[in-house]
Amino acid sequence: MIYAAGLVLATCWVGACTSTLTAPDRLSAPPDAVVIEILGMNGDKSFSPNPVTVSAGRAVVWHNANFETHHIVLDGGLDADEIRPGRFSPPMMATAGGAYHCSIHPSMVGTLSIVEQTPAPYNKRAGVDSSTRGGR
Ligand SMILES: [Cu+2]
Repeated sequence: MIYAAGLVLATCWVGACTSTLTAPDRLSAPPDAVVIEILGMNGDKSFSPNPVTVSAGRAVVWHNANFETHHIVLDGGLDADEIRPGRFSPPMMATAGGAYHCSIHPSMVGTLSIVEQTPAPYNKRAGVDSSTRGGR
C-alpha cells in the first residue's frame, strides 16, 4: 500500500497530473519549477519575487519560508492547498496568470503573469491541459 502510493506520487512528480493537487507539503520543488517564496504577512510584499512572470506551461511552486501555515489560492481557480512552514506546494501548471492570495490571510496578495513562448517540438508534454487546473 505504502509502496503503491509512493509510486503514484513519483509518477505525478515528473509529469503533470491532477492528483498532485491533493498532495501538499512537498519537501522539494521540481528542478524546472519556478519557486515563489512566501515571506509572511506583508501585503504585496508577502511573496518574492512578486510580481513574477512565468512562461506558459512552466511549473510554479510556492515555498513557505515563513513560520506560519499559508494557503495559496489563485483568483482564477487554482488552489495550491495549505503549505506548512518550510514546505513546498504541489507544482501548479502555469496556464493562466492573475492575482493570487492566501486564503488564511487575505491581505497576502501576489501577481502571477504568464507569457506565451514559442514551444519547441520536444517540449510538448502529454497531459498538460485544462484538466490540470483546479482540482477541487
Ligand atoms: Cu497566509
